[in-house]
Amino acid sequence: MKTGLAMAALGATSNFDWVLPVLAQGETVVPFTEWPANYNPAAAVDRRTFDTRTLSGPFTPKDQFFTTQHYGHPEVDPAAFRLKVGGLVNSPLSLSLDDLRKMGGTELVAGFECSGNRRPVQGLIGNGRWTGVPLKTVLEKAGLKPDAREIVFFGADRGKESVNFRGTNYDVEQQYGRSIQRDRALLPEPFLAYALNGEPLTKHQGAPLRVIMPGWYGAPNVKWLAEINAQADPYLGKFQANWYRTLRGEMINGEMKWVETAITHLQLKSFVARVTKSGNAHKVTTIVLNDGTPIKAVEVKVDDGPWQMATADPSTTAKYGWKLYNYTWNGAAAGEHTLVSRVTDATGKVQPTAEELEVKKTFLEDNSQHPRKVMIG
Ligand SMILES: Nc1nc2c(c(=O)[nH]1)N[C@H]1C(S)=C(S)[C@@H](COP(=O)(O)O)O[C@H]1N2
Ligand SMILES: [Mo]
Repeated sequence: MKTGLAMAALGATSNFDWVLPVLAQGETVVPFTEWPANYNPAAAVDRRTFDTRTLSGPFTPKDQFFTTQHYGHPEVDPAAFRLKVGGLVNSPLSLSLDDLRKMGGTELVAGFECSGNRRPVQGLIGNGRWTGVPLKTVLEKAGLKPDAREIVFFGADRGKESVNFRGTNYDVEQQYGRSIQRDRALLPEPFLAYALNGEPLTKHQGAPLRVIMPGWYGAPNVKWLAEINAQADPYLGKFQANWYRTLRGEMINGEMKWVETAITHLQLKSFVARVTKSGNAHKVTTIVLNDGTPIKAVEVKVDDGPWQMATADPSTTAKYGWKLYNYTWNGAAAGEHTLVSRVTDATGKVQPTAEELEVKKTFLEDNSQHPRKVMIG
């Protein structure tokens, strides 16, 4: 019975049994009225969004973790897999999964969203417990030459791209590629993961090996990692130099300048992910993501009421993981209401409103406060 109620509330169909949230006795999920009527979290085999209304724990289960990429899911045989490490290194490497496991076994909790994640669904988001090897360990084994200033990651996935130069299109095949600078690559954080939540990576999440840049957006987390190349010059592949850009107004020396910036660290963000009803009380759960700076406060506002403090969920304290904050809303009247959250970090930075974010022209990196419409029955 409880199951039937929850399914109705979620608009889920029976082939998505796994999306059922963990509900206490008598607890029901409150519908979001702004939700698209035809929403299907697994619309295509290589496109999946996380239905945040089903949020039931600190980590996103492997079959609910979002998936998005440019060239579909390549099939990589884990037994034949070798990670190539080359370019400006003293000893080029060819590492099997076993070689990596022998170097690794470290765990990292990291959550991320796609830089295109936005309202109303906000489902291009996930939080995982990753197992793998710090990138630094692999780079130190290969030995970077002094002029290796740029570390490039290539995925096994390839596609035809049309590169336009002054009116002429050049059609070339290329791999998904992303890069980071040497100094950053040698920090303790960048990570090569072969497991998610204690199990080998699934094809959706980049099996057998992927990059995780803790505290960054999804784009640099190269899946199906095939090669690492150390080079002297900046890497200017499409997905590095072009595709993941934000056009934003910035005050520089007292003047507003319109600049294109790269998608790197996560912008401070929170949103209402799930609301449940239990008796007269409603539990409003928000997801918070940022670059790892400690969080000072998360507040929730109901309609035109005052901002109210939400409470940190003690199961989500990892520096680079997402944080869940809960607010108990008492005495909600029947009808439609607006719930919005805002997060403030320890440096005093506050999540912007949509109006405050108008200096950002392009749609990536939308971390604005999201007024969420809900229906109280
Ligand atoms: N090889 C490869 N890695 C990739 C991509 C891709 O197209 N190819 N897309 C990136 C983008 S834009 C995002 S948001 C994340 C999504 O990771 P996920 O599918 O594990 O959630 O993968 C990143 N890594
Ligand atoms: Mo993305």
